[in-house]
Amino acid sequence: MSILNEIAENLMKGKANDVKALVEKAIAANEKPQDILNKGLLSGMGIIGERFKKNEVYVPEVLIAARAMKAGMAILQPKLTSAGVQPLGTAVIGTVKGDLHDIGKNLVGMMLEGAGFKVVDMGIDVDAQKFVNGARDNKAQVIGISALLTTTMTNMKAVVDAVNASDLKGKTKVMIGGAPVTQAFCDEIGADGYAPDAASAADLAKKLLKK
Ligand code: B1M
Repeated sequence: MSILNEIAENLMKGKANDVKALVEKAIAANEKPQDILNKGLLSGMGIIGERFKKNEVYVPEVLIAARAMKAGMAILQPKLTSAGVQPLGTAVIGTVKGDLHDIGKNLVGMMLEGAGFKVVDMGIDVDAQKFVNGARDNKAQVIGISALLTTTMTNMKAVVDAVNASDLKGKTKVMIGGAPVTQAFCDEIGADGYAPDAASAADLAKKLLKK
């Protein structure tokens, strides 16, 4: 098995220390940083995402795989930076105003990172203006909002409206998700996209970049 496949395999098993050691070994063996990222770390995370979508693995497996990815990224990031490798795009994420749930939002962040995005996490209870400012400050192409309560999902419309009333209109896309959120609600508030789970959110963000 190639060292890049070994990285992907160990990431999927959540073996953070092994992933770290393998990334170090791959760098020492002069593998290109971009290949270590794409064919090793992101490839493993992508497979975990697909399995998560099909309910073949669950939240704990995704969390430990993401932890292994972070361990590998900590070693690889300086090499990527010096090689001039750019992230796919930037996503500003957060849980909507009034809402304190963050487990799903964190998973979305991990999947976005696993797909090659730079992720700026604004946290929980984030109001519309903070999303807009965060997206502007970080030149984000995508805003990702999570809501877990029927009483807070309605605050997502304020974010869509604030983006449309700002200089970000047409430039920064808004995607939404969370247990009570549906495609019909997305259409109703005029958001750019809805994803039912974290892996689909990463796919959607990639699609929105192209729009
Ligand atoms: Co809360 N809570 N909670 N809670 N809580 C729910 C959501 C609830 C369904 C429980 C119930 O009554 N059965 C209910 C909501 C009812 C409703 O509105 N329909 C509820 C309630 C009522 C409340 C309080 C009001 C309780 C109270 O105080 N009376 C209160 C509200 C506080 C507030 O937010 N203002 C409250 C508080 C809490 C805790 C703080 C105790 C804790 C949160 C801890 C934390 O997040 N750090 C908590 C928890 C843990 C839950 C449950 C048990 C689990 C939520 C969760 O993390 N799921 C939940 C009941 C349940 O779901 N069984 C419940 C796992 C997570 C991975 O799933 O977040 O759906 P989820 O994310 C998924 C997808 O939705 C999607 O991807 C993820 C996975 O792939 N997704 C996105 C999420 N965001 C996305 C964004 C995207 C795309 C996809 O694009 C940007």
